[in-house]
Amino acid sequence: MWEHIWYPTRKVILVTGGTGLVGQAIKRVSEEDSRPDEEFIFLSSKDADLKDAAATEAVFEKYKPTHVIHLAAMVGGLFHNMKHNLDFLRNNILINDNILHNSYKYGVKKAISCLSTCIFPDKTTYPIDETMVHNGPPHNSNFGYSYAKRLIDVQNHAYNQQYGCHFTSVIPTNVFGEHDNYNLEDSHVIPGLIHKAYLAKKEGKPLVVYGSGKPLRQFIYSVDLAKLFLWVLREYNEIDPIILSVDEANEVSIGEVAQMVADAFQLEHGIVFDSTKADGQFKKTASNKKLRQYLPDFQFTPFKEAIQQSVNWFVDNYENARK
Ligand code: NAP
Ligand code: GFB
Repeated sequence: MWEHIWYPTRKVILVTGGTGLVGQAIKRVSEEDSRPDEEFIFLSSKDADLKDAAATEAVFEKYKPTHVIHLAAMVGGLFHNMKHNLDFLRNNILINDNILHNSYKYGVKKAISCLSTCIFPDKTTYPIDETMVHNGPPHNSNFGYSYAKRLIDVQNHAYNQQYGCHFTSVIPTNVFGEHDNYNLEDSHVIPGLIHKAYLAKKEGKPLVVYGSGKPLRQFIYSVDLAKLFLWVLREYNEIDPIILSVDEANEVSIGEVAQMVADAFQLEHGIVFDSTKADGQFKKTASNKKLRQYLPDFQFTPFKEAIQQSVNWFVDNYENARK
């Protein structure tokens, strides 16, 4: 409908990692809230292995993006990180350097990278805020991923200082929603619980929750995160990162989340905890004060409702879901 109209400020927005949990949510929200001067391109690893410098340059040469939302990464839950800290470090450093350097070479006006609240120091005061990114070692379970992500903030400031580039980053808490990775070894906790609850329902067994169920987390629904990403693309003009999180009052325990997933599946055989499995970081309570200063009235989807929608999506898409 818009293609015949020329917009001087037309944005060509390259979304790396466009086929993942967050990428698919941005696709959905950018279609629901489309703007005439915005054209989105959603990349998958099939378009290019972004660890490869030449393949990454070829993508920039092909699409000549004016803006970049950089999501592509080696991503996984606690147990995947604990087994592959080196791969998380090396793969993410390679991907990030290729994206940011080509964003500079192709004159990208704004690049937004995605960090994570797990990168903050493990020994810290709470709530965590954006000024604490580099204040001491991260939790040992995910140091590879964490240092690679921290380096993005360093790279953003270096490109700004040396070339005046406008590269920034967002720091979401744990994300969940449709199109997640449900692999029982590699996944995050919510898709892992959803997959296990699906099997428990089928087999008439209890839902097995790894660890004690006591650790605390803030979870953001992928669709809410996607709406905030579009706001950052259109309105946020700092180089410094911004935490994208629900309020501290919405922090929940793993045990409470597991009960919500069990209820969403109407499981009849309850929940059991496997304390032989690690708990990981006890908590990473994040302040969204900076976000609330910009968007005091932003409405997050009620957690229970978002869990139910995520469960329904998995049940409806079980055959094709990433497992
Ligand atoms: P995801 O579902 O695992 O998706 C990862 C995406 O990256 C996929 O599109 C994948 O492409 C692409 N990708 C991976 N390796 C690649 C490579 N070598 N070359 C090109 N593309 C590659 O991840 P997500 O959960 O959406 O995460 C998106 C971003 O949010 C990441 O930067 C992650 O660190 C960050 N984050 C996630 C969470 C969370 O809880 N999930 C929390 C905080 C921050 P294919 O589909 O082709 O494999
Ligand atoms: O999402 P998750 O794997 O990672 O959550 P983190 C781990 C917590 O959930 C631990 C418990 O306390 C686990 O004991 N848990 C219970 C489970 N059942 C399960 C299950 O079936 N699967 C999983 N995975 N956990 C990650 C970082 O930390 O946070 C990543 O390692 C990334 O790098 C991600 O940043 C957002 O929240 O502990």
